[in-house]
Amino acid sequence: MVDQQVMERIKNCLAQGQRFAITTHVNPDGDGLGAEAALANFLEERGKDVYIFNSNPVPDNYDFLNPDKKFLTYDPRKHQEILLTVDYILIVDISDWQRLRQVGRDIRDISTTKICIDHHPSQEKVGEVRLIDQNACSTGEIVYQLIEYCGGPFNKTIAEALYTCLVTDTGSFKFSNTTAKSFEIAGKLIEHGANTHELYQKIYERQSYNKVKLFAYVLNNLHFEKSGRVAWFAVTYDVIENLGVQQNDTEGFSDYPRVIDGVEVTVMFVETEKGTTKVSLRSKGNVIINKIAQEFGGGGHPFAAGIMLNGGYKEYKDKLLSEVYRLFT
Ligand SMILES: [Mn+2]
Repeated sequence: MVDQQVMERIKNCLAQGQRFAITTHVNPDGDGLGAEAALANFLEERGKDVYIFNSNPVPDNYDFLNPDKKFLTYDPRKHQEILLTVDYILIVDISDWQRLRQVGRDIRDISTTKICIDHHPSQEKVGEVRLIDQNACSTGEIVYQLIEYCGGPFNKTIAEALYTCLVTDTGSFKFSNTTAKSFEIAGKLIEHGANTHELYQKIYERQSYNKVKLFAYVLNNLHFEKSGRVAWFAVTYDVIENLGVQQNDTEGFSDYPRVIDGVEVTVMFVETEKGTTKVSLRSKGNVIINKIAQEFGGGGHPFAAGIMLNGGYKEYKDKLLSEVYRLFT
């Protein structure tokens, strides 16, 4: 349940403020971007000035959330002055200063009230006002309730942005975080104009051929351990370069090996151009994997977690996988 007192406080902030900045985590996903787009539209409809500053550009398949190019890739030389002079800063889909990158470093110690809206479990306290619901399937689910609490109105733009949050963070309403409430809110969003079929095509049916080739590579390079209960794979930076794809083209791949009968946990290693390695851990729902992520400096949900490691995947592979194998001994 979202806290009514906190909602009241945020409602007042949104009404009183005139200039707002919104941000989300590095490598933003459909939930982070959709929550930003919905809040931006809601505030602009009320005559407010809104700036969206993210660490990365909007991936192509989410460009429908960004028709008037409001999403800016944060550059302190150009944007810091604006960021430091807005009335409120909204931080969505993240409770981790580190994953806010430069935006986080620039706002962490300033006196501007920061409002965090999130559904991730976290030890960190990000923002002075925190609307956190770990039972929400997505940040979009919380933003829906906030906008409803503020009296709306909803329009097609907000409905489609929030539906994007729900559909992407629940794996199209397949994952264990999907609840009756997720469907109830999805239903309301359809009533408010979300075209589910069009959104599905926009989000999922616009993949590049090279991304599909990368997926074929992944399927051909799966490793199985613990009698097939653990599936892992690695995408080195060489592979990414050779196929001419982007690191974020691996989005969603970590979920896929769970379709294989018997697989309980999947581990995906992706090397980045900066020499770091992104690890994604996914569980079918019988074993909790975010504790392993935390041990290695990452975090996330019980059945979907991630880590960013300094160095190539080979440096960490054995150590990390042996922790995963221990779940099955
Ligand atoms: Mn999310």
